[in-house]
Amino acid sequence: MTVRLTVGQATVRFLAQQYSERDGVEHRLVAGCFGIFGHGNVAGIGEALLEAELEDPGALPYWTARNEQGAVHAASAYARMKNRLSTLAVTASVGPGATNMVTGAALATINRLPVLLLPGDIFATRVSSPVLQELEDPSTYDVSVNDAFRPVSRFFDRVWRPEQLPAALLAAMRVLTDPVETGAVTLAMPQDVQAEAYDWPEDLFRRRVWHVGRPVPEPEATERAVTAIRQAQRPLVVSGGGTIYSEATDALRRLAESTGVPVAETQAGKGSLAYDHPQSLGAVGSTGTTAANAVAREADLVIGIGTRYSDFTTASRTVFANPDVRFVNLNVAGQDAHKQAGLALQADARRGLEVLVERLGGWRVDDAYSDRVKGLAREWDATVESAYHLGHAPLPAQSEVIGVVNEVSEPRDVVVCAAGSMPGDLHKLWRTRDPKGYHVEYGYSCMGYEIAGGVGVKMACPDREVFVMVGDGSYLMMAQELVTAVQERIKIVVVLVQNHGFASIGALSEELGAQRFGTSYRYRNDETGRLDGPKLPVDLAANAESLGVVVLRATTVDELRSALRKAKEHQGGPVLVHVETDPLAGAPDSESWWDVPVAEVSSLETTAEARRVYEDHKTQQRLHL
Ligand SMILES: Cc1ncc(C[n+]2csc(CCOP(=O)(O)OP(=O)(O)O)c2C)c(N)n1
Ligand SMILES: [Mg+2]
Repeated sequence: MTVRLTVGQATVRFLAQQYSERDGVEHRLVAGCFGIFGHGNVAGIGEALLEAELEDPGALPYWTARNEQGAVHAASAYARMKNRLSTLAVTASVGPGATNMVTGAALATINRLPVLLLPGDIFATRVSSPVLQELEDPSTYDVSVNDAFRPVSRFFDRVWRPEQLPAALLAAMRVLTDPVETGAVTLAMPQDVQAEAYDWPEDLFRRRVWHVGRPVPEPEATERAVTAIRQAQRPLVVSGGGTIYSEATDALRRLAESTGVPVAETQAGKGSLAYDHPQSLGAVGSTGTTAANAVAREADLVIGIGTRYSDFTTASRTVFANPDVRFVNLNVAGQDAHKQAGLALQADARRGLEVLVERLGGWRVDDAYSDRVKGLAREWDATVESAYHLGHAPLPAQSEVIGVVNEVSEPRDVVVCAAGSMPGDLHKLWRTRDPKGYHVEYGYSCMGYEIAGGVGVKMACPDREVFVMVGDGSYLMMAQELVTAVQERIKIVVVLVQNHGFASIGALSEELGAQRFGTSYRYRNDETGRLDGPKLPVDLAANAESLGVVVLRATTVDELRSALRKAKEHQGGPVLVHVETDPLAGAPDSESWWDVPVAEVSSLETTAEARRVYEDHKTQQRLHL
């Protein structure tokens, strides 16, 4: 039996029938589709989505985005909240609509998040060529701008003929649901092929369940890991995003409690252990807590769980400073399990942790170590408490803003951020009480993710309040999904932190001797010819208001608290709370480093001095081999 449909219609019908399953629970694998139409998809995928909406509402709901990049961010955020068991598709036109998604694809792939991208592509028949927005490579006719997706996608295919579609769709679903391979999956769809009809076998459209695996560790590898752990005097767990995606946080807590091993967290892993657990050391690395970094410096064994050991986590390979340090890495991906020349325990985080707890029996760290850990954790908590209540004047410090948002939010609420000075401050200071309560995109740290990501988070978890922390720079990069939130009545609370430029890169620049060059938003000064004139008359609160957003302005910490309480009560769409902060009031120090190379020769004394400090730090860097 066959059914005659266009490629676009077949794609939509297929996607509506895909499910994922883990631990006996099924989820819609592709729960809907974001997009923006142009000539490259309006009559193909677009027509198919319209038919679906009219004939089978709910089969594949469609939402209009304002920027294709924002749509992909929303899909990534959605997938992250769903622990990668469910995601969204994004359809785009040919050309710029398609390439707007490339940044989103890179973000998804780097963060190991499944998203399905369906960019339109140039005519397969090549009759209407060069079509509007076609690249026209003079050396070949089978390249289009969509080839830019190849390095940032975990699976890429171009469906030149209808016959290719079934294999492309099946491979796409396999990659989306594979915890090792997952990332952006791109199926480029030539605009003529999208509209072409074909007789499809009915079987293509049967309900399909993709089982998301929990690979078990190899017994020999478990024994090696257990032996290494039993020999350790000062072990430390570094928990990454994999712990959370695997829903292994209870198993991690059992390991911590049964062995006394303390837990530090990466950005993606923050929330692995509640902030007030006595063995919780919080953030580790360049944006870490003094507690986690002190323990990391002395650790003789690092047990990495679901972490890819980013440069920030290792403080550019300086934080694990014990000359005898060894690594045991529990990770579903071989690439990560083998990092830092570690003993690889390649498995699902939850399965692996359960086996470790069982095999470690009654083994525990000694009391002196565990007392030291608890003392350091308490000290850090006191540091956070004072950073929350600085009383900085005349403008509040960012750490106070973070404190108020934390205080006003409920334990299950979600804080969202991505770039600027806030991710580092949040990593250190946010008191996480729920594994899904902390959503900072720091694999790509992409300015513009915040608001679009917040929309995706709220769509995935409508029962949680979502607090989007966004700097003025990120807001100006991409705020337009606020309109999508207005349109779909998606309630997010956006906390816009106005500090007239790049506080983060400004501080970094100063530290590196580059004198905050080009990092604040100022008028060009007629006298100096430089960007050091007065602040710009930019009113981002008015900007948000003009988009249909409810806006509250706060100038003090107390006003911020009452504005946030009001924002929580509001229903039916986004609220933005505007607050100005002092860009020069930093967060407590991490006592760690980040490798950003400084000019080796310079006529500037500030740079030359920074270079001397840099070279000193470079000597502390070490490869674990
Ligand atoms: C798309 C993108 N471009 C550039 C950067 C580099 N960058 C990181 S933070 C930052 C400034 C962010 O400014 P803002 O949002 O105002 O936050 P603040 O630094 O003031 O806290 C820049 C330019 C980036 N992360 N993403
Ligand atoms: Mg700023």
